[in-house]
Amino acid sequence: MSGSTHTFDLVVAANRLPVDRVVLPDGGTEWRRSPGGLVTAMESVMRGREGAWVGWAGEAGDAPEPFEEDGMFLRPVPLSEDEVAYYYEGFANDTLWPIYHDVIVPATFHRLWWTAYEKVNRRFAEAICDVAAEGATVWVHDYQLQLVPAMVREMRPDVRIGWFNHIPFPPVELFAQLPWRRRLVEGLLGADFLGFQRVADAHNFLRACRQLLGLSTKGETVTSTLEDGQTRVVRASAIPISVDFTGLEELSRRPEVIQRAKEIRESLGNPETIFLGVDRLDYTKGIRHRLKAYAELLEDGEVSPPEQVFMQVATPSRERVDAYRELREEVEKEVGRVNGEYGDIGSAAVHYLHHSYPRDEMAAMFLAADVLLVTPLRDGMNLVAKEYVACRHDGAGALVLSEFTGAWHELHQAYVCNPHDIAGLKQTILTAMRAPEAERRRRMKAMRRRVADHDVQRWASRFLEALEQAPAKPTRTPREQREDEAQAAADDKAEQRHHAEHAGVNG
Ligand code: GDG
Repeated sequence: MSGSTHTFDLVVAANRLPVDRVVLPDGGTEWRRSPGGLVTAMESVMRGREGAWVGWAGEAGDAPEPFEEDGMFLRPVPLSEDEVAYYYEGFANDTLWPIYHDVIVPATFHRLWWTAYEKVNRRFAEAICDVAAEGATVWVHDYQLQLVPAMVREMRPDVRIGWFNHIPFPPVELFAQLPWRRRLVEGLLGADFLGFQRVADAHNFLRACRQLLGLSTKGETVTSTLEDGQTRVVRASAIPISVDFTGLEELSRRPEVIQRAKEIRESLGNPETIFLGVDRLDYTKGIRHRLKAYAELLEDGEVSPPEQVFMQVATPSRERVDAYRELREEVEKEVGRVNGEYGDIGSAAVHYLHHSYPRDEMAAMFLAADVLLVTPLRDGMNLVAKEYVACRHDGAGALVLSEFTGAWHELHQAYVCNPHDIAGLKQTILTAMRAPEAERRRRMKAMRRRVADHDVQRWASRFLEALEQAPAKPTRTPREQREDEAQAAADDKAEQRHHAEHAGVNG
């Protein structure tokens, strides 16, 4: 059944392995753990278990031999140059990504890309089967690998398969545009349990099953009939991802990080207010809307350097995809215009940083920032918002948060905004900036409690428990069901309040 001598009880599969190859000064190379939240989360799950991770090592061509790193067995999957272009940059990031993010930019459809997607998904499935022990738990991640569950199921009916979607699942009206929509749903239905960021994402998936495949759904479950006449029940629920609250709080309490936050403030001229944005340079993140609102506030004279400064970290991302190249050009042009108009010698209005920073530097930036601006047009969760909250051990700081993020469904005490409504966004930015200290602290305290209680370790264990119980038993304890219902009611109330508050601005 297995070609590998090493097999494991837990197999995680994601597009990327949790390590990057780094070139050392002497020309040698070594593997370093990548900084992402997913790696941290999975580390806690894999610790003490026999775990393997299947993924691409990040360079086109032959894959390195499997190796061990930090107690994890890593099984690289090779991708050729063409596969990187067709499967990853093409189908995953230029077809699926736009469709799953409300078609903010138009999606591109190429049959050649689909063929590569299928082929690469099969290679991942084979690699998983190769390292999975009899009866293993297989946890597949994200939109790049939606065909993998059914492919693994076909080869290895003995294993238990879960899939988690880090990005939104689109409304059926948008999903239906995909020429391969049926194949994608069938691919996912190979899993026992499907996890989503928001309840709405799970509902969108269930609706796609009903409307596009004519399957019957009941509550959180969908039933499909297999070729041999047997039925399979698959559960789809919301299990929102989170951050390593304790780790981030610990990091941001370190004296050198606190000192660095002070230095950042000083080097910006000790402004009254530092606004901060931290995003991958992606059109879903609403960076252009944020800049437009900020530029208008400068024009209105509501903010001005050096009293107020805006620092935007835009981490380089997907630079070979056209829409990302265009976004970068537009953002950089606008930053140049704004600084030309409103900046002065030694006093920029917007500090734009197109780099990636180490974790401790990010924590220092979070500590230095008075207001974090998180304004995506659509975002599965947005970990940056939760990381900011986790780092504010001093109880200060304010969060402006788009209602189109998954995070908004948990962080109702943020200053909520609709980034499409520029007038409303400007008002929200000013409200956050001018709010009395006591109000900001009260809001931050409530958000910190939420993130501390629902951290990434809890997310991972909730997912694995749900997978363990699927499909026979309910995924929620009665207490969790009550919590979910209360959460849904609070969501509705907060949303109603938000709409009522903003009715005066633009209806
Ligand atoms: C996808 C979904 C969902 C960014 N710049 C640097 C850096 N980062 C880190 C952040 C954060 C992560 O990258 C970005 O996570 P986000 O959640 O904000 O956004 P996506 O990359 O789009 O992630 C998203 C997420 O998956 C998880 O499910 O929340 O909705 O789109 O952790 O801090 N980290 C460091 N230097 C940087 O310059 N060290």
